Amino acid sequence: MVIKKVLLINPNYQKVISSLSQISIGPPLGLAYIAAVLRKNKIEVSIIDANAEDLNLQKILSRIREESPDIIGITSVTPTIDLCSQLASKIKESFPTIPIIAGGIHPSISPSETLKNNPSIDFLIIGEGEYAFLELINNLNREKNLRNVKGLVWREKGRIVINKKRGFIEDLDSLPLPARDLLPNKKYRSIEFNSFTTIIAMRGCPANCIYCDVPSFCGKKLRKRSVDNVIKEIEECIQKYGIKSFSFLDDTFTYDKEWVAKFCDTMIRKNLNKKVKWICLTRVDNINLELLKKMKQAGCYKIELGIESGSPKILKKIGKGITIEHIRKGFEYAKQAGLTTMAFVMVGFPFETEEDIIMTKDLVKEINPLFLQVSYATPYPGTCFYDYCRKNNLLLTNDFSQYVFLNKSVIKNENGLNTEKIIELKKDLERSFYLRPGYMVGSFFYLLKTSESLSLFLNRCLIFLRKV
Ligand code: B12
Ligand code: SF4
Repeated sequence: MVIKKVLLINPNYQKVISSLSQISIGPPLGLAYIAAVLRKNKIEVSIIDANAEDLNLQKILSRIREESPDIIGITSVTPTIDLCSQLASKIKESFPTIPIIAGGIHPSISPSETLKNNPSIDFLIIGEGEYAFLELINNLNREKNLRNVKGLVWREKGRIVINKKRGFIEDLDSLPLPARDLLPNKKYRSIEFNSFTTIIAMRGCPANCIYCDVPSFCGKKLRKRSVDNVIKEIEECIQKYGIKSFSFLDDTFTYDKEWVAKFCDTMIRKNLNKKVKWICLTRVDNINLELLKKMKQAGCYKIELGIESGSPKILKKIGKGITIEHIRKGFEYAKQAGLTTMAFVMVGFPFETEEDIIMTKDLVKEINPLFLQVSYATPYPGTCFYDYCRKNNLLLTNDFSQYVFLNKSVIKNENGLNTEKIIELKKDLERSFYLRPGYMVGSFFYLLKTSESLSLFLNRCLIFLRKV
């Protein structure tokens, strides 16, 4: 079988992860990177972003018929693995001869289980998919060569074979820019932008937060693209797609301060700071006032900071490596630099007490970010947190579609707090934050001033009201 055409699918997870996808729908960047590499190697590719286009199964199947691919790839994270499997089996029913490949963080972390539970998935790729997918396509006809495709998981005479590990892509600049021309760019929106895209400047994270899959999945070494390469992507987005708002997905955007300073200088020198707005996510212990001021000057308007807990005991237990002082200082600097702030916190760790959650509640009111996201501590497979919960019999369910950190608490508490109590404490934390008169007035005017359209403003108000 000669592979001439590849189809990549981002399943429609809007219903599974409803509260999140109503706020923000971003491009499946991983698929766009894979597509770019395949295309560079003369393979025709298309992407169905069923999530952004809100396509049901029938529509996906009819699009597959139109595209008539020789092979199909589906992406998945933990809460969407069932969705991925269901989609694969429906595709197999209608197109039994098309090989189906799964990839993404969940198949990478639980490869044998994923293949074992899903006979419709023919192959699976662990880790970064760009070159592994290409090699698979080039060797699909020669079964004995499949053994040499690093990162591939497959069935040989019914037996699951896990090939040798593939190393991380060290030179990220060698990758072509993500194939955004294959994506429905107009469909992407976030809480702040009617139209936006995401960019990833680095892969990997050296930190040790117990609840996070990134270090094991993307590696502990930070692999950076060059500033010029990132600027080229921003320029392409402006010129080719008219995109003017960007969200950096990097987990710790400011990890390398020199890199960020150079990036900001280039944005200013090229006048891009007058043309675009961007936001980023980082750690409170990785910023300083001077850098934040430069970022503001370079077009950054919002910074998102993970604080996770107001309890020093919990911060220590989850390996976050930050202190309450870091948190206070981080927010102080961000505000002094004139940046809008967002804080991420979690509730419901097994070792948390009511007092710990109250400390978080008090701290968020004290640091007073403009936006707050409270999620349930969720143990994703592949993390130490998951292993801890499994070992101590704390998992309330093994149904991964429930592992949606904004919607559900899926673990038992070791200090006698039942699920209802955790939900109540989360709600109380949110209400006591949002329902402060000064905060409400301030955020109303902020939303009015910064919304790109009336519909975005109303949508944002709705999200706000839903939270309380
Ligand atoms: C941006 C982001 C989001 C965005 C956008 C997601 C999107 N589809 O665009 C939003 C905010 C919507 C989001 C939502 C959620 N996210 Co998120 N997210 C991320 C983040 C920060 C970056 C993802 C990214 O684009 N990476 C860059 C690209 C290049 O990598 P990639 O997507 O992984 O793709 C590569 C490989 O995975 C592989 N690959 C991927 N798909 C396929 C398919 C095939 C066929 C092949 C061969 C290979 C392959 O090849 C790609 C190229 O190398 C990651 C952290 C991280 N650093 O990865 C968390 C992360 C993926 N998210 C996570 C979680 C938990 C969620 C939510 C479930 C949260 C929730 N509400 O409960 C939802 C799930 C929604 C979903 N289906 O994605 C976890 C996943 C943990 C897990 N085991 O599932 C991560 C790892 C963060 C963490 N702290 O642990 N997320
Ligand atoms: S939560 Fe952020 S800082 Fe911690 S390990 Fe994950 S990516 Fe790194």
